[in-house]
Amino acid sequence: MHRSDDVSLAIALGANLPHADAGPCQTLLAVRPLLSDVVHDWAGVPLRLSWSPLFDTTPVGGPPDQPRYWNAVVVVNGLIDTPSSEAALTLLGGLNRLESQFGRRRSLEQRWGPRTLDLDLLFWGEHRMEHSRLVLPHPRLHLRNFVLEPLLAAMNRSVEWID
Ligand code: A4P
Ligand code: MG
Repeated sequence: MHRSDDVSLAIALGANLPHADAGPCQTLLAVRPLLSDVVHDWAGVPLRLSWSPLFDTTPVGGPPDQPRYWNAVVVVNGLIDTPSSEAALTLLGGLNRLESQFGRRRSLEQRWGPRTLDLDLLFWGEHRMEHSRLVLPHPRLHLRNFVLEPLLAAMNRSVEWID
């Protein structure tokens, strides 16, 4: 039987600037266990996290000379709470703290400009919200190959079959 009883949540990771002598690819590897902790602490239940590989991607938008990006997506399964805007904002707060930990300084950036770490919440089941700090599903998800390709890879890894 295909497991379809739980609601998936997905987070996109992106980076194209070094931080603390580590390149953006190393940042995405280093943040994985920390992001896993943030999501587990937030959910408070055992979860299955499916990580895409890291993708080396051409910059989309922003300044013409910005460095190439590394991108990835993690799909989270096993959540039992009904999605809510309040809980989604709490998780976004955790993602923003991780971005700061990896040197992200939003006030100094231009739109779609280079960054040490970007963590975007892509969707949480079919929950829809339009808050000044969080729009779900992410409004540009369907336009971004640097998100769609890793999302597909992570979703393929998350498919489980139970006898
Ligand atoms: N915000 C609203 N909704 C969300 C959400 N679902 N997840 C708010 C996360 N944040 C959300 O975000 C700007 C504001 O959106 C914040 O106040 C947040 O509370 P940001 O992360 O500071 O800015 P951003 O990342 O520049 O904007 P955005 O709209 O997330 O753009 P993208 O799509 O992430 O574009 N090219 C490649 N190859 N790879 C990339 O990763 N990234 C960008 C940024 C441009 N080009 C890229 C890449
Ligand atoms: Mg972002």
